[in-house]
Amino acid sequence: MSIKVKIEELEKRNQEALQAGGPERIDKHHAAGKLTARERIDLLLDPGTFVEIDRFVTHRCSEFGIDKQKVPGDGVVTGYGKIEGRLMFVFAQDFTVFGGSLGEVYAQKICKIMDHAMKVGAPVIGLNDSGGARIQEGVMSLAGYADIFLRNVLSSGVIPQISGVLGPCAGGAVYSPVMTDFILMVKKTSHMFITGPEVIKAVTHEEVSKEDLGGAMTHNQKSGVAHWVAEDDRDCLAQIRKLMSYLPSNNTEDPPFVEGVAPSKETKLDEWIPDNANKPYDMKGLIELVVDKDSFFEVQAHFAKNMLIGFARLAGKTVGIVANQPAVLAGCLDINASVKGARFVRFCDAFNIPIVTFVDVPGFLPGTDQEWGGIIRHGAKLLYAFCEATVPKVTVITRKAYGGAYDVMSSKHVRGDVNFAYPTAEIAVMGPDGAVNIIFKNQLTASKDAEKERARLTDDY
Ligand code: MCA
Repeated sequence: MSIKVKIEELEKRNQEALQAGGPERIDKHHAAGKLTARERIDLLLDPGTFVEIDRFVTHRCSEFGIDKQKVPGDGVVTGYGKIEGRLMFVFAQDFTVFGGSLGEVYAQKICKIMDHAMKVGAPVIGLNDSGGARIQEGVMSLAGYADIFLRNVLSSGVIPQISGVLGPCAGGAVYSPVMTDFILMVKKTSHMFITGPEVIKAVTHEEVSKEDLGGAMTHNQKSGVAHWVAEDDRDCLAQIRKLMSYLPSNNTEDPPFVEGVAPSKETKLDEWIPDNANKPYDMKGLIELVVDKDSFFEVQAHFAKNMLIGFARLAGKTVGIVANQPAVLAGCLDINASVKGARFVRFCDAFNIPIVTFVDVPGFLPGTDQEWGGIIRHGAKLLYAFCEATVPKVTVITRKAYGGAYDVMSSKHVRGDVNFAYPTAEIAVMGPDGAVNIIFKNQLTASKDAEKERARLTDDY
């Protein structure tokens, strides 16, 4: 057969593959407010840089009549391209083909790009939109998932792994995104749960909508599973592009340098912190006075708000910001804040991102919820992460640094390299009121005017 005929055949197959699940399903997909897998990839990557691989592969299953339904590419688009000129590997699950469900060949396509990414040291970005394991392929689907899970772990800390969830991500499928570094979810159209509302109703008789159970705000606010909320697919993809600008391509490289605008010297830094040590203030505003203009990219803004984390730049260089937020729970550390901070510190440590810690912490949050919820073991995660981190660590105590929380928040004793403190900072084993009640208990009991004596001793402390 002449090469011309072959090329015509190839072109015909290309056109067929680009049809995905067919015009009807694509229309239904668009009507649901979602972009197709290829539309998403085109928005994610620099124009014209996407190189697709395995476009024509089809599944090898013959169960339940599925052998009569062979779609080129088998429901996931995989390949590589560039973001701001840097190589990225990508997969985009295509809900218009078998509901984006994962089968044996589909999983092999994802594993192939994950293996390539590890070989060359480039990030993997996954765009999830799937009904989970392809039921017709049964245990081969489960095997495919596990092959992906293993690679998520082997890649962890070596190359950045980013998950966009732009549709359903149900059942065991959730275990891949959650083992990647960051998850972005789209309002209304994305849902993550192990068991959906129907199963829950059958087992626990609870009635809950998909959105309440596992929607974008649920996982950004309540569960802490997700890191950013997107208004729609475009917003999600734009946020992923922004995130990649802060990250190196792998753990042997430094993050990219991005020319920034230094904050003006005429700042309000001297007035930002109230004279009254118990009055709250917004730490985020203080951070924005210190880092390159508009460079603070907050992570998990809706979860555990008493702890601020996020990327920023100082003189064009990426830093990881970890900060107590005195405007929430007086900046106390609690279970969720500790876990949120710990995972972020460990990510920065893995990817050569220096950590700048702003401290205003009165201690750990008291209460039975915290104690019974395991504040001891969860608080330890933040302490462990700061101790372990070997990237440059700079700490700024803006006001309180009390008790064990002082140690935890990147103090010199856990390898904080440089420790700055405001002239008004208070570094103490505990707050004055608690301390006076304990060490001067007898004196206060014996005093004729305990309140006056207490005030004197507190000021003195
Ligand atoms: C959807 N489809 C599937 C699957 N999900 N095909 C094979 N395997 C699947 N898991 C197909 C449908 O047959 C349909 O095909 C098309 O995708 C669209 O599905 P539809 O239900 O019409 O769409 P929807 O109304 O938008 O609902 C989306 C949905 C629902 C909520 C994801 O499809 C669903 O609940 N799917 C099953 C989710 C699930 O239980 N997953 C766990 C599997 P056509 O277009 O030809 O009509 S077990 C698993 O994943 C792990 C490993 C585990 O252990 O939990």
